[in-house]
Amino acid sequence: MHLGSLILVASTAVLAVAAPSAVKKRGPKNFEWFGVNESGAEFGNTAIPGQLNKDYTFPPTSTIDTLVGQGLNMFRVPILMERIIPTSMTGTTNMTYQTPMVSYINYITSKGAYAIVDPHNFGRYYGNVITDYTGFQAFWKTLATIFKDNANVVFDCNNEPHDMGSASVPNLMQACINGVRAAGATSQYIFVEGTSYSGAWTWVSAGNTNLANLTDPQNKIIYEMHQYLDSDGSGTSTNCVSATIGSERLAAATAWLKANNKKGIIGEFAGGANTQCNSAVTDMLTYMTKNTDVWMGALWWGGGPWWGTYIYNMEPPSGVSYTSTLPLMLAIA
Ligand SMILES: *[C@@H]1O[C@H](CO)[C@@H](O)[C@H](O)[C@H]1NC(C)=O
Ligand SMILES: *[C@@H]1O[C@H](CO)[C@@H](O)[C@H](O)[C@H]1NC(C)=O
Ligand SMILES: CC(=O)N[C@H]1CO[C@H](CO)[C@@H](O)[C@@H]1O
Repeated sequence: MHLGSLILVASTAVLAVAAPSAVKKRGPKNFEWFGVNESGAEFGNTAIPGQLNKDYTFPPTSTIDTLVGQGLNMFRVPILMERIIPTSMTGTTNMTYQTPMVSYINYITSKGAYAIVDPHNFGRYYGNVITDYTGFQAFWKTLATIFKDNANVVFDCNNEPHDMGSASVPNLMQACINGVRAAGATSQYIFVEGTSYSGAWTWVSAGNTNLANLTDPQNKIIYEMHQYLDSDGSGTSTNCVSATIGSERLAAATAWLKANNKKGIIGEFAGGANTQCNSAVTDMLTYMTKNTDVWMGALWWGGGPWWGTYIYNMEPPSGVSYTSTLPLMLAIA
């Protein structure tokens, strides 16, 4: 624990008695944001709408308490578009899903952390690539209205668009931005993603450079990229290519962010629980902390109660990444 945290903890103890609302978040020391994806509400995607706590779940709030206590301050919450707004993108929300979703998101923000609402839809609705941008804008207006007064909510336009051509993605992301702002949600950050699964290593080569022209009247767009460290970058292996693969894979995207005066976040990353990956994760995060003029932070994939023996399981108390990788990351982040 660094000195700043110690002082903050001490003053928090005093403040807690007199004025709980004045308690400050601890948060990461080098990044603006550091956190974890909290999975569950997007599970069971072959069962639509599916049943709460059978096909899908909202993760336990105790995990948020534990991780906030360790200095994490951002949690990405994957949801499904078809569950929150089921009939059509211009339709209304379903309370069976909305009620536990809102209470989970509000719990996270009540702890002083940021909660990312992440439609985990790969640029698709009911399996079809979204081309109805007016409908998508309406979807976002409806969803953002729910959280329009909560400044600690972040809107993540859509998870990992892919195989839809880079030319269409700016339309999709701009429709999201327009929908969010039309809802009167003006204080929140908006995370935009690119094609090719929003990979940082392919950001420039896949043509996501055309996202530089997105506009936001509030000027709070953050470019969310994903970066796994295995050979094909898919996040399916415990092996990392080399100890320096992370910084190598981020180099071109970092240069693009700088050249275009943009801010980015690694919204998903992971490596296996082994020596080579520990070095690779250390290298990538260290590189990012040297470039905090453009990198706001990073989010591990993944937490949540249903991962079991998953190779990147960040769920306390015994997830393999929680026990072996989080401690070294906390020293850097
Ligand atoms: C909401 O979704 C549930 C299933 O999750 C369904 O049983 C219910 O009929 C839906 N409500 C409305 C108003 O469509
Ligand atoms: C952004 O827009 C300008 C003017 O409309 C255009 O000249 C430029 O090529 C665009 N850049 C990208 C990356 O699409
Ligand atoms: C890289 C990775 O592990 N991706 C997984 C993310 O979670 C979804 C379910 O939420 C899986 O289907 C992906 O394989």
